[in-house]
Amino acid sequence: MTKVLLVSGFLGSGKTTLIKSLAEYFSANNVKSALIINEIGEIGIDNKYMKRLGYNLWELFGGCICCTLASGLVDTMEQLKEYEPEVVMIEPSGGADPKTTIDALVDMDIERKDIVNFFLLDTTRLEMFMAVLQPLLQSSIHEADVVLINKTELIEENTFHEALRIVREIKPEVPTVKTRRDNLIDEEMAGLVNKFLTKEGD
Ligand SMILES: Nc1nc2c(ncn2[C@@H]2O[C@H](COP(=O)(O)OP(=O)(O)OP(=O)(O)O)[C@@H](O)[C@H]2O)c(=O)[nH]1
Ligand SMILES: [Mg+2]
Repeated sequence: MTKVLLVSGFLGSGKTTLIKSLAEYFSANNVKSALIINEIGEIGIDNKYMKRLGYNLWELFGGCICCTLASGLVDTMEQLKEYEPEVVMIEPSGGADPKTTIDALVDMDIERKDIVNFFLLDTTRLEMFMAVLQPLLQSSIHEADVVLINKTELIEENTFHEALRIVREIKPEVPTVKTRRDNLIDEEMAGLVNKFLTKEGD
């Protein structure tokens, strides 16, 4: 059964950066992965050029297959079936509520236990999130299976604790990981990812 790893988070919170690291990690560990992304420009690939060549899917990051959401989530998941990935990573748009994507996946008969939602919280913008994005922050954290408290090399310890407090207030039981871009897939993250990939059905 294919697992789906959703990487959610507001605009610029580090989703593509994490996905790149995960793709490299999967490739190094012989896990067949695929990636569905909204905007291909940001990962340094000229989508128009690929389209001109007639590709709907293409390989990047050492074997990770990639496609865009241009044709819709259902069609895109369908296209990927042929490739039989162990894990499909999805980066929804930073402005979207991850619940919309999760609901769409569940409608495709993917069980919720086969979906994991990593929510990236950009700690450099906590004040702004609290001031103008409270509802989206609330629902995003509610839907998260893991919250990554990110960009932590840029902040003071008290801001990190403030981030933790915000997360705990919304979803006390959600696992959290302290992350920064230069060390994303450390032992703790690798453990979380592997636990999800090897999780059996009930
Ligand atoms: N300092 C620092 N910068 C980071 C970290 N993670 C990501 N960034 C930077 O933040 C910027 C946005 O990162 P992306 O990975 O493109 O974020 P995104 O969530 O995919 O952005 P959108 O797709 O535009 O919503 C880039 O310049 C990254 O290098 C981090 O842990 N620390
Ligand atoms: Mg991105």
